[in-house]
Amino acid sequence: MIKTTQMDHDAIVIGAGFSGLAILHHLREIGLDTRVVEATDGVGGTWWINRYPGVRTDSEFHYYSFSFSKEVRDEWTWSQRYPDGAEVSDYLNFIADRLDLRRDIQLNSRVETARWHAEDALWEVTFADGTTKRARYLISAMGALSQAVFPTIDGIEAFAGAKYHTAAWPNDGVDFTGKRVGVIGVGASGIQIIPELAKQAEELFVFQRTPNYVVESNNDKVDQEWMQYVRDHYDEIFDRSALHPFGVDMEYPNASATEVSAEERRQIFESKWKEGGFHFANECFTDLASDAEASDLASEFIRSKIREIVDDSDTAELLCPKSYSFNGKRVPTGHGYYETFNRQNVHLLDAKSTAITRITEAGIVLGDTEYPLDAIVFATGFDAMTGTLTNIDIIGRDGVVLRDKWSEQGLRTNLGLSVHGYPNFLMSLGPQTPYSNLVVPIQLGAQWMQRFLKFLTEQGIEVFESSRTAEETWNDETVRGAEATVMSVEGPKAGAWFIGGNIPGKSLEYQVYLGGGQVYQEWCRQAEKDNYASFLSG
Ligand code: N01
Repeated sequence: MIKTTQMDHDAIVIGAGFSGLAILHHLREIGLDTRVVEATDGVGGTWWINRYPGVRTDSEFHYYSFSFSKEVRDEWTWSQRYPDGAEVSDYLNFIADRLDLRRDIQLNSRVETARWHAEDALWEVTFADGTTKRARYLISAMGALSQAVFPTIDGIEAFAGAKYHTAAWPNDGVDFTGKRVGVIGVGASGIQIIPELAKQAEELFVFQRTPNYVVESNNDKVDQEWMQYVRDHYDEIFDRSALHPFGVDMEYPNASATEVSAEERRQIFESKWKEGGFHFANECFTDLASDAEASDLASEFIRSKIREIVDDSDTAELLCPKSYSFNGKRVPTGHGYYETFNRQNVHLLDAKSTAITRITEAGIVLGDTEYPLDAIVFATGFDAMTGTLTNIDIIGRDGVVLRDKWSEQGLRTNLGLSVHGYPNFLMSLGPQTPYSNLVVPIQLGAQWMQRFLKFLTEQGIEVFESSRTAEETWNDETVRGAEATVMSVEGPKAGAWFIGGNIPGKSLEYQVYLGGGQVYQEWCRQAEKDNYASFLSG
């Protein structure tokens, strides 16, 4: 028994998405009284709040699923190779029901402050309504990309029409029929919403600053036979995904893009382009993420596809990324994205050479030209990885708020799981965890936490804290992992979120671990073999 009379629970987990559900299930299995507190009014995290038209996974269903529950595996049926957001949200709600998780999930509970009380060895969490809860462990399951950001554009408040952010979409949807709509942002969210808005809006104006290398997905229906095959092989699929650098169940290429003939290269690019999605990024060649020349070759191939698909040559040129190369920022997957620009009602505007100068009551002003609009959709992304953690006051052992520690000392974590100065605090998908299909590090992270907290209970250890040395070691490895990729050079050019480049004023540090998911898991296993020494030496 861990809980003392001063505590409401053994563990408080913030967030009821993929991470929160997995952690609740796994901590219950070891008998910890765990309470999930969720800011919104529903279960599903990312998939509950990002309900914009077109939202869907860019990972295929079979490796975008938990493998740990036989009941869920046997009873849940996926219908699409790339499930849409509603289907993923249904899946997570099915998990919450089937594993009887809801009785320990508290909705509409936004955490404002979490304070470590050393004398009682507990965390006290204060909610927006002023109520508090106390627990021995505090676990962040707030997601890697949950803190939505609006750009700082003069006059944004003056706009008289409707404003939406893709990550705060109205529950009942929005009808854009007959409207003049502007979209700011062409990252993964913009790329998904633009084709859907184009089908509804009378006129769609896309304000593009940095174009992306979009790989088409080629979605399919999942038939019964496919679903049964996946059901019968969930463990193998998960294990193969866990061994893959990007957490996907895909083939490994065996040649460098620079070693094969031009004709062979074109054939391989073509065949993987047809297969769609991340198959292009992962299966063509060994070095599209690690070698500048290989990345340039993939860039040129995608530019050739854009020129092939898009009828108007000026529009095609504007859609072609030229200021950074493929894999320089997170590759988005598309569903008819480039074709959308062949529609007469879609207008691509260059917000790079002529910046958006302001927003007025009537619309968006690009340079000196005002585009009158009925609605503006902000697909402007997130303060990734750290944003949710720095948005609340997490006050550690010395009274230091986590955001101040990171801004003064630099972004430091022990394996993205724990932070020196913040005892008994764990993070799922914390900063410096792998950049991959996130279901893999979420499930493996929840299972690692289960074993770690069981170990502490069995050893009678009340308080754990990572050492500063462990943080420096992991930071060195994070930098090493990133510097072995093209992202280290191309990411800053592209303003990529994984180096914090999308947030004005955010210091440029690697927000994610780019050394490969399987390498990261090896580090976690090693920490375990060492009896968690680096987590107990703070
Ligand atoms: O955000 P982003 P996102 N004027 O930061 C533009 C995941 N995700 O929400 O590049 C004009 O990528 C900005 O322009 P620029 C996925 O990991 C997954 O799209 O800074 N433009 C950029 O185009 C993804 O990587 C799925 O020049 C401005 C856009 O806004 C991550 O979330 C779906 C601007 C922001 O793009 C983030 O994607 C969706 C300004 N003042 C998201 N300010 C799946 O498929 C910003 N922009 C599972």
